[in-house]
Amino acid sequence: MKKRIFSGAQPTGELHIGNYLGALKNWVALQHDYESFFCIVNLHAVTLPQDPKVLKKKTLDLARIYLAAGIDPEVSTVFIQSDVSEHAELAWVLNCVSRMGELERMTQFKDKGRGNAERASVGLFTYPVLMASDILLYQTDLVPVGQDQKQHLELTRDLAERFNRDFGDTFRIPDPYIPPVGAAIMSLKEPDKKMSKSDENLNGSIFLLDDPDTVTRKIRKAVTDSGTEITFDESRPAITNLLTIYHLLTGKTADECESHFEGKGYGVFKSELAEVTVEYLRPFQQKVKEFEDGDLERILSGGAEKARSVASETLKSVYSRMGIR
Ligand code: ATP
Ligand code: LTN
Repeated sequence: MKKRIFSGAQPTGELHIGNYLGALKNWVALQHDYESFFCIVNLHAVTLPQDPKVLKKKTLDLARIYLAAGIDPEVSTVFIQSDVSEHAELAWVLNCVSRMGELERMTQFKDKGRGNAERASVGLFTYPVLMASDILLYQTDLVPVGQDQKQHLELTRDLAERFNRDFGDTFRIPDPYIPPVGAAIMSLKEPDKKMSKSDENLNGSIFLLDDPDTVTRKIRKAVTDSGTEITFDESRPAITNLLTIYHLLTGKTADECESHFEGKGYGVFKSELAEVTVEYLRPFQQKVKEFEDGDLERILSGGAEKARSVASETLKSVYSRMGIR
């Protein structure tokens, strides 16, 4: 029996190259070795205010992006979170297993709630519990995510262990899969902050659907460090970040990247990086346009059916162990 992976992304904003290199690219690579579930987490999206029409469109757009990036629906299960009501049901149960104190320690709540708990939604507070439910419903072995999700994975493991201890062995304990390189792609404008969809400064992120001129302009205007060397060096985060993107998109080794740019200036480096990025995104952007709404609906409803058959088994055993029915 193959081991299982589960992961997801929110249908909010535009997916950027950080989401791709930190998560999506690894999903594509891992899908053949694992039984894979890839979810569009629209219930997570409404933890912050969303325009209903936009959310609906973005949900299908994200499915297109998964497929264009190389998720094969014949191999992997692709579905929308809200189509499988077990996610919300298990989240309720796990809310009753979670402690206020442990959720208060989640850094994402502090970041996304902008430190104003009084105004943030209760959904945003309990967001990590819904995420734990996503993962635990599928008896997941491995969760491929970026660095920013590590704390949520630790919570997921704690909740599963607590439940198993209190009610009997029910959930498999999942491990995070955080790639050794690319788990935290930084903003092109503020290299001490991660590249983020919700960043107001659009120039800090390369979006997967940015046109060639926009990609080139953003890279040309990316901040650099003092000095001239193009090497991986923690004390020079801006160049290291750009070189990391180059490294991952070209597949060249780190040493090859450094020697390739030895003696060359930032100008040459940036124009090569821009070219590599534009060429990498070109076939992907072409593919995104190819999926018809009808095909998508068929894939998503098949995915939901498959997901439900697994999720309902887990929820049934959770309820029965708790004496719920
Ligand atoms: P953002 O953080 O960009 O506002 P988000 O919190 O809405 O996005 P998702 O779109 O749900 O996040 O994230 C999808 C995946 O992308 C997650 O596994 C996340 O860890 C990963 N990810 C997000 N930003 C980065 C980044 N800058 N570098 C690497 N991986 C990232
Ligand atoms: N919180 C994640 C998205 C997410 C997720 C999940 C990732 C929701 N449920 C389950 C992995 C597994 C984020 O990236 N913002």
